[in-house]
Amino acid sequence: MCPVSCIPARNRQINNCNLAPDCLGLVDCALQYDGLGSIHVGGQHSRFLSRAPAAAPPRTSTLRSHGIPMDFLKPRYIPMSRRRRIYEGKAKVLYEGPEPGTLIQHFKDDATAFNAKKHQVIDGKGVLNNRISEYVFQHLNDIGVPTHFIRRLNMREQLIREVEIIPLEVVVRNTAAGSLAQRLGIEEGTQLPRSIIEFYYKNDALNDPMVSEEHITAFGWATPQEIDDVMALAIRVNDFLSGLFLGVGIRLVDFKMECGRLWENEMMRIVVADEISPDSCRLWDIKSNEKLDKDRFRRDLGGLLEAYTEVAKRLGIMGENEPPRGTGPVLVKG
Ligand code: AIR
Ligand code: ASP
Repeated sequence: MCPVSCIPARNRQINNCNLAPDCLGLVDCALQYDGLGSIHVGGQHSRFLSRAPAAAPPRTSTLRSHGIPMDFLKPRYIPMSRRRRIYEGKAKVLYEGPEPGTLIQHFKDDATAFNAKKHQVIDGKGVLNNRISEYVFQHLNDIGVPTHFIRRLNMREQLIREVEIIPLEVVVRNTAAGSLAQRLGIEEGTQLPRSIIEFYYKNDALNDPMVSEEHITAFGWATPQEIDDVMALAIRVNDFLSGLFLGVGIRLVDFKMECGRLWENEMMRIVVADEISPDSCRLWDIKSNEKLDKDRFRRDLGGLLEAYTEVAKRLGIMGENEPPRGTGPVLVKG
């Protein structure tokens, strides 16, 4: 079966390939299907859900394990070594989830910068990012901003909905810093006249180049309607995050987010995906301008773990004495 048969017909117009007869849509011809239901886009990765899943399996089967009827829909704990790994990125791993349509997002301790030319393992970073990202995504869900997040499972992992990642990094900037400051010769720390949204094509081989809406629609990475949805989400996330951090004495300079298509039967909506953490935001102390984000690693400032811990503490996530280091999977009850 065509691996992209889940894409609705309307998206077909944005591409130019020939399709298998049963295929309702497709993505760029450069896609590679790995036979596991996963599509790799220029080194990146998307998962596709079946458009028309077979009839739901019976809730219980006549099969018995030790005399107990087996309930196939009940989530089970699967040891990490036995989980099917779907995708491994620079800072996270995605595993198959306990139920169809779910994945487990595992936060690693790896820090990378400049397209992974710089790499270091920072013990405990994954634990902090898991907690901070959980906090942000849970609050986004609570205020009605749709995300892929379901719940945190343990120190390093969260249960998420499986989405088809749109191959764009969406950057929102409030203050000039980083590549914008360099590119346009604006002094770092200059307040921008208004928030600016930029798009970068997620492609390591090309170094995530900045792209315009023209490129996005011409090459079929997203439709005009999807771009509108992504921008509306980005503005809401920026408003929420700016207020959240301002409340704890932190300036949100800029951040990067990713979006995915979430399929519910025949319906699709765009949701916030990936992570939002000090790895993907620039966070400066409001008074001292001290950097509390991944620039500590990028710019060899040291003290990354302390900075991330400070963010977590200010948000009230980590207790004063709670160590950031995870000892292994600990299931959260309830
Ligand atoms: N970002 C971009 N690619 C990966 C990440 N994490 C984030 C940075 C920064 C924002 O996007 O962490 O918050 C803008 O980055 P830059 O380098 O374009 O100035
Ligand atoms: N994480 C990306 C990389 O490895 C970009 C960055 O955060 O600087 O290059």
